[in-house]
Amino acid sequence: MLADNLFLKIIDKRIPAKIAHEDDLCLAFHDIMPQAPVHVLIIPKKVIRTHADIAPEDQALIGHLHLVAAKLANELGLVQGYRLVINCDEHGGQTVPHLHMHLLGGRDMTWPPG
Ligand code: DGP
Repeated sequence: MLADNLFLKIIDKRIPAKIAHEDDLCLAFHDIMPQAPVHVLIIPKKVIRTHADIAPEDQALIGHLHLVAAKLANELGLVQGYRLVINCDEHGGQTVPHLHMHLLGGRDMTWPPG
């Protein structure tokens, strides 16, 4: 079993968060340090440390996270588009060791990312 992590505490409601969506497979909540007018994190309830740890049996779960992202983008009014980001490990800039997808929107995004 993987160690406890910050996002497990949010899943368990031991740490409060502004929740945007919850179902049996995932939780989505607003980022505490938003980098855009809309910045939501979508996380699996299953502990997957990072993107590189996704296993073949997680295929439907990962697809589900994308469907939830698209649903939330619509609900949050991101009609002009949005960006999905998954930071993986040290070079990817991942700070919380629990797989999470950033949904960012409400402004023009720049490229390349920093
Ligand atoms: P990353 O750098 O990709 O690992 O993104 C982690 C994100 O998690 C970062 O954008 C800030 C956010 N975050 C960190 N701690 C908390 C918290 O306690 N609550 C919420 N809502 N977000 C947090």
